[in-house]
Amino acid sequence: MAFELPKLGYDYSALEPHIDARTMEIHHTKHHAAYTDNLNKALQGSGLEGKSIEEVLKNVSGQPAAVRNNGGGFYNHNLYWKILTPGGASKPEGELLDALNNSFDSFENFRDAFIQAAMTRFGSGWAWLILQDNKLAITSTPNQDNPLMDVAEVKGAPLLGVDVWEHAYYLKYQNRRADYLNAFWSLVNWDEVARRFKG
Ligand code: MN3
Repeated sequence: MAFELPKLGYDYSALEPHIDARTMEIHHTKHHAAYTDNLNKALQGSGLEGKSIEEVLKNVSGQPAAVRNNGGGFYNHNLYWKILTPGGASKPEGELLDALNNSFDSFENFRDAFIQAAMTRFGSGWAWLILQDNKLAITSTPNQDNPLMDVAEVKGAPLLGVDVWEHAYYLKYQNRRADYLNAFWSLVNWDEVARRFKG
């Protein structure tokens, strides 16, 4: 079974004005599609065909760079589309909110730390909220790496992730990553983050 490019749960224009339709369309039909195709090619003859993407990532250190880069790209974008939603809530509620308050002193501190991690990731990469041994933590990764990979400096289960590659924001925001992150914050699907938190 080859990996397939997922369909989005909303239209390309649904996240306007925060993320524009053209960026969404190119991001999904070009970037994510290419990671998916190239992952399938890279896995041919690797012995990992038929494994889940999580299994592939967990064992990525023994694989060629094409598996690491495209496997990460495939997984990361699957998560990114799911944790975005038109008209996202400004904050989570219930157990997830309590856990964020406990771990970071306040939701506002969590938000600042997450945005800081995304702002300071030099070049292309991702910032993450992860669950690590039942504790919440913030980390970031270069390129298409993620915290599920055995090569990651900080490992855990991704709950929320933001793409800070320029292709995620350049058409609308040019070099203004901070403005994109502010817009991203209006679109977070906290129900999906909470679902991942509960596992
Ligand atoms: Mn991307």
